[in-house]
Amino acid sequence: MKLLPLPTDGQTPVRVLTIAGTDSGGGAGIQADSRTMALLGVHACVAVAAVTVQNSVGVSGFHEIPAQTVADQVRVVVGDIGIGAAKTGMLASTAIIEAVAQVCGEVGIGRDGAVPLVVDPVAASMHGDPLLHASALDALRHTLIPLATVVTPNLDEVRLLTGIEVTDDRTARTAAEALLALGPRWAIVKGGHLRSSEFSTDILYDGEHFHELSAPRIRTGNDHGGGDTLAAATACALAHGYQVPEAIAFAKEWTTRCLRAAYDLGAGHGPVSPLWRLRD
Ligand code: PXL
Repeated sequence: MKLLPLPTDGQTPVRVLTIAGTDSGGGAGIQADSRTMALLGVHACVAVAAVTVQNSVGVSGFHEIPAQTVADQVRVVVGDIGIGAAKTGMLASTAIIEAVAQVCGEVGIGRDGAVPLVVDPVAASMHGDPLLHASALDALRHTLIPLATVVTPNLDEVRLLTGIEVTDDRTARTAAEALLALGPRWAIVKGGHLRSSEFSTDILYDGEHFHELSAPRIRTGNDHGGGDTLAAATACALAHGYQVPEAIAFAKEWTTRCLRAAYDLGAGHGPVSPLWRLRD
């Protein structure tokens, strides 16, 4: 696949900020984001929103970082280092979501600012363990998603956000319209969890055109961190100046490749892996 240009020795790389939760098992969240960013040649800045207690079997708890501290991490990074794009993942609570939305507006991250924002509306782990208080869905819908350059829910998150159960292409398009009505510039409905087809097909919508993106379905139980990897690679491509459809297409190819390289870890689900890149 065609990858992003790498920095030369001593050259400051493109920077991307992830605002998300950590995964002690190293599979998803900030660990997946930073791994993909590094292996795409991007410098990862991180604003930690929550610390999960997690292994390959599940999430047994999480600790939220104070909302002000989350926002301050964003503020100091943007003010000094400067970023080409930002990405949100697990934000846990209404207070954190509102603080992140506010600081993004303040520093020019999001659809009306100069810095593109990928909002991955993380609600639960693949094991079904909650990563977001149910009461925080409204804050996601009404404060953060309206700022998104692109919002990237999986099918469970689509149902929580819009009430629509996606079962086929028609319901995926209806769901993309409902997501777009929340105010993001683009919405994607990821078909990866629709296990019925030989292809994983995503629907991308900007209010005018539906774009369909297909990749061969990789059948593996080791897909922990797949959504994070897609959103992180999208943010990296946007930081390199890609338009949204090209950035998503790039990220989908990257994620498919990382699914092929996914490995067993512990007794549960292993992570998708960008480590194949080191062999190039
Ligand atoms: O893959 C979604 C996700 C995001 N962030 C954190 C997670 C998970 C899934 O488990 O733990 C911290």
